[in-house]
Amino acid sequence: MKRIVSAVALAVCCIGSAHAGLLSVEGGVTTRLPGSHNPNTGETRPGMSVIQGANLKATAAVKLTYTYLGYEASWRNLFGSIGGQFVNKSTAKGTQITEVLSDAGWLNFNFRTPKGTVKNGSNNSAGSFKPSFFVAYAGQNSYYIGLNDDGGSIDRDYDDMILKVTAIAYNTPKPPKPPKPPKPPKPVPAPAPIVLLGLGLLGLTLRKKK
Ligand SMILES: [Ca+2]
Ligand SMILES: [Ca+2]
Ligand SMILES: [Ca+2]
Repeated sequence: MKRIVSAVALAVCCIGSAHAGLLSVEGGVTTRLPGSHNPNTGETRPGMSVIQGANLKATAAVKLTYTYLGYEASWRNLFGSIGGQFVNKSTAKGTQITEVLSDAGWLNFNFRTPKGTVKNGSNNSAGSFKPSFFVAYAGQNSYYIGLNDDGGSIDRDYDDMILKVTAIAYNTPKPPKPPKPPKPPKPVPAPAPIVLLGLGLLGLTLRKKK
């Protein structure tokens, strides 16, 4: 019995911590991408496990790289973050945006579609008839992000713009050390009193001899 409990505890431990790292996924509903998911990149595919309506948070200061992957959409959609933007119909696959998040917190990005804007940290659920995005594990400290723009038809194919974000630890540069103050000059040793006394006596002696 003890062994079974330990095995269960181990399984729970590893499922829970498997994707823990510099980025954490908050909220959302785990589901699989539908057959209509067909972006022009091939990196995300139907049947892939994703978390719809999730948000991404940094657990520490990070340097982020967003890489544009592709789309399948009739609408023109934009992705924006602190460091720049991607446009689904004109950005070349592989284009990157890099930026620093100097503290833990929500990743600062959003998607703009003709139907509205959806911002990370306040993602919409798949059933809200509003633009929303999924988050899916893409490797250590790396996630796919896929937009559903809720365009002409409510298809929920989540391929209207696909990108990937990867985080690496960012150490705040240390301020330069202030210059050392100059060393005070060494004091000149005063003549020893005994030497002075000796010289004084010598002077007296010489004077008497004259
Ligand atoms: Ca599609
Ligand atoms: Ca589409
Ligand atoms: Ca769609």
